[in-house]
Amino acid sequence: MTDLPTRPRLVRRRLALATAAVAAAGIAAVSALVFTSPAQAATTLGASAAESGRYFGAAVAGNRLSESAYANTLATEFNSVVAENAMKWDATEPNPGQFNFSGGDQIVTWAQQRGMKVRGHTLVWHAQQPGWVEGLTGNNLRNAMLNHITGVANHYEGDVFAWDVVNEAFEWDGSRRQSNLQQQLGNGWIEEAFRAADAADPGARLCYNDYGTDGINSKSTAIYNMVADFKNRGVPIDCVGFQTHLSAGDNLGTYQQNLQRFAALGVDVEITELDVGGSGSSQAATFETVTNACMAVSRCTGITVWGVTDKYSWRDDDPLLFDDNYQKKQAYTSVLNALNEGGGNC
Ligand code: 9MR
Repeated sequence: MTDLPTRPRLVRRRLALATAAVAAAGIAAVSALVFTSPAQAATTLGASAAESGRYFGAAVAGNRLSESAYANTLATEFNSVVAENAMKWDATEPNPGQFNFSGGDQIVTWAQQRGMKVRGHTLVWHAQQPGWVEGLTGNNLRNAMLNHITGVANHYEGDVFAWDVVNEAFEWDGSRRQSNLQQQLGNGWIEEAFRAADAADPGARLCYNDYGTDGINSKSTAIYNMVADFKNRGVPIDCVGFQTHLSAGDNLGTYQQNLQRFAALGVDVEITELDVGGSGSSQAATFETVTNACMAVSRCTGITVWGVTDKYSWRDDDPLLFDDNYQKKQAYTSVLNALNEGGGNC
């Protein structure tokens, strides 16, 4: 991705740079820069994010795509989708070794027909496992996990640009969540999952994804240490997803700094499930802070909000950018402006 969006304020900075370069490079060399016309501010979230090489996506429920306002809003405003539930283990492998990709395929096809990108969520998670997995022990669970990763990642190879390989494996205090995976397979299970995903789809970016990592805290530091260890030992990991489920006014004092320290490890960072409970200017301000943070970190490759409209959010505190009637909220405007302004620090 590029860090050189062509917005008016950046063009001004380019002109200043161009002026300084005149002596060294000569007038002919800079004339192309001087006559670069400023781009218009983009008018949709996806187009605005794309100006800096980023994506702006939404979580999607396939059964809503037949509602025209839902489909139109999604297609107009966003340039990336993620299946809210359709690619999870319970949906894709309801019986051992019997895969069902119908729900995920519907979303992938719909998105591809409209030129939109697709994130993959999620290969392994302690929640939404099919019943048959819950009772497995030892190598039976290990083989089930590896076979699941291989089957799903193979099927969507070339369709998804990034996978949440492992979701929510840490507790608030930084310890490992005592899931069936952790208890049966021990600490190595996350590494095993990433290696299997890499083997199945070497082209997709492989992410670890979690919530409660909205700043420098015990949980984000534990994940940071895991990622550093993976990078040191050559375990394949490309990105970290920050879910970012928030309430208006939450303290985000170290949010950007936290993204930056992960980026400094050599992984991309992505805002993967953004929503902010609340309303009005305080909700808008919190959305703006998160957007500015992503725009300020060059390895922050995109933002996904966890739904299109408040009408269908998993939360009941109206946390999204479009209201029940698909009207743009104040939060929408704050995000669009932040995308267009490029983080407010340039
Ligand atoms: O939004 C999803 C909701 O429809 C499901 O019922 C729920 C099941 O646990 O999962 C929700 O999505 C979650 C996501 O997959 C992982 N991070 C937290 C999200 C909200 O719970």
